[in-house]
Amino acid sequence: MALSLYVFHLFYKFKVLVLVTLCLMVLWATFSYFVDSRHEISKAKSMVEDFGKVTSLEDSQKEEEIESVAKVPTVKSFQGHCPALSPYLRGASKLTFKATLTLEEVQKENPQVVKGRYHPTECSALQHVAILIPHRNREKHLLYLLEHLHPFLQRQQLDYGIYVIHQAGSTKFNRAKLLNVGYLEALKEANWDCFIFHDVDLVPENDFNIYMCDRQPKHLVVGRNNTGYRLRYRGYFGGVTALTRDQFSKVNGFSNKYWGWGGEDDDLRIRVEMQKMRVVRPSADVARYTMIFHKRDHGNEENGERMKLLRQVSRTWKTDGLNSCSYKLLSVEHNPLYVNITVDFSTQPKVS
Ligand code: UDH
Ligand code: MN
Repeated sequence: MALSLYVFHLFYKFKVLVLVTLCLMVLWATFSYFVDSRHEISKAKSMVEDFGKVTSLEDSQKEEEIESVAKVPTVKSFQGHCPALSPYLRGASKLTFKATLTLEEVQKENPQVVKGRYHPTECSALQHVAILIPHRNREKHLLYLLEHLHPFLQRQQLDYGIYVIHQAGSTKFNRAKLLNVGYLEALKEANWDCFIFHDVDLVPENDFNIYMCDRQPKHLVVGRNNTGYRLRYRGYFGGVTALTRDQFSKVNGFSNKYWGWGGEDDDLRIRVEMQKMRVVRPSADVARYTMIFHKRDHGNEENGERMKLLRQVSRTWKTDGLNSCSYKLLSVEHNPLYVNITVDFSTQPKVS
């Protein structure tokens, strides 16, 4: 009798153990389901953060849309955006410059470019990029740059516009002021996210050198053929740079006071560093350029004042820049391959 009672008790205990184990298993399964879906949501959220590079209001609205959909673990909402890396990139290419090339030929090659602008039709571009080119008396260089840049930017699936800012007359050349004008005028016609400040004679050799802006101001010319593809000096920030609309406005743009060659790019770097931003560069194997050979231009002699100006940046940047850039706008022409903005600085004081 005592034995059978003992066996019954043991059996009862076993049943309870099985029941408890089953309950625990059900609880665990429910718990891990929720943890998994939370993980999915956080994964989707981090993908959304990748789009954070795009800084326009329009795009932050897009982000909000994505974010609200991201609560349900689905990737459907990302359809439509171009991929982070375009499938059309080719890598390094050997550049050639045909002596007899004409603007008509380049136009024929780029029927999709209208009034200097292009956007991909297969997806919506990650950034809206304005390319600003300071210019005077370098028509042949401009032709070669347009020939190479249009297909290059299209392969990068960018929504872009090319602006050439032409300094009229024979006053000393002022590269920095022309670029300020380009920024101000380009924003009058579109809500650009990103600005590429681009010398007319530098042609990119590798389309993995992406013409988009980063979280920090970006310097795109690590090497060029005429410097043995080495950075000219530590801190060099000239030739081709990429700043978002906000990064450029935060530093009050370029100084307007650099007449003639040199210094304005170092001045911009100082402004950037003063705002606790840091210059970033793509890797040396892709940030390569060919500079079309040229001699020093008349009207762009070395600026003897540049060292003095560079010592004053911390005192002058707030009042010398975008907010003090006055100019006489002579014309804005919408050519097929670029917008041509012509300005006159001749009434400007040379040193102020
Ligand atoms: N630029 C013009 N027209 C000019 C002067 C300058 O369009 O008359 C523009 C153009 O976009 C050019 C940029 O300003 O790419 C910078 O000027 P730069 O090309 O003259 O400067 P870089 O540092 O040359 O390339 C300096 C003089 C080279 C002397 C060579 C002697 N070995
Ligand atoms: Mn040059």
